[in-house]
Amino acid sequence: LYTYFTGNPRWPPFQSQLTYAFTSTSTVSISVSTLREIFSRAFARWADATTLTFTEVENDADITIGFFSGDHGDGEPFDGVLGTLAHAFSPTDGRFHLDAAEQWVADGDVTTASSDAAIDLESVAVHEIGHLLGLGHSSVENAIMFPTIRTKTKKVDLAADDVAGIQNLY
Ligand code: TQI
Ligand code: ZN
Repeated sequence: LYTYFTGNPRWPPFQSQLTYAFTSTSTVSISVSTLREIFSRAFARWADATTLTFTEVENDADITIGFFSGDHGDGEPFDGVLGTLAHAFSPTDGRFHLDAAEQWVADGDVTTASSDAAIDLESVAVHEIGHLLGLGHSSVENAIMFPTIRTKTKKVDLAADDVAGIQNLY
């Protein structure tokens, strides 16, 4: 079953048209155009299940997405390859940070990646957007919000549990 953060924080009803921006992408070897496509697809999965909309903007975004290495000033330093891959804050903070040290797979088939530590970027994005919107972890193994993901695996489709969780919140 799905969970929420303590106090069930969510984006308020008058703020259903959410915006996002990329703030720190130079530390990763993925082009901004590829990042745009991946995050657009990841947000669309949640938009399809709700009345929320997500639009990329340049400034004053509700959600900010950036890649960082090690200590990046929020008290939750990244740890290099594997371990923590990314973290996102609960509503309405909007910060979404990804560990620049991961072997992110943004193009092509992650299941055939040469590195055993390859991580599918879109899969992690879909999970972290769930947190940004107010979902905690789920006990349902096929849910996007289940708290583990395998390397070299693509998991991007919302499960019935994710849909029930987000629809009960919004
Ligand atoms: N990052 C953790 C996560 O997103 C950070 C975290 C731990 C967290 N507890 C939390 C975030 C509670 C919000 C609320 O779960 S992670 C996965 C998963 C991570 C893990 O790097 O370990 C994914 C990032 F669920 F698959 F294990 C993405 Cl998909
Ligand atoms: Zn999580």
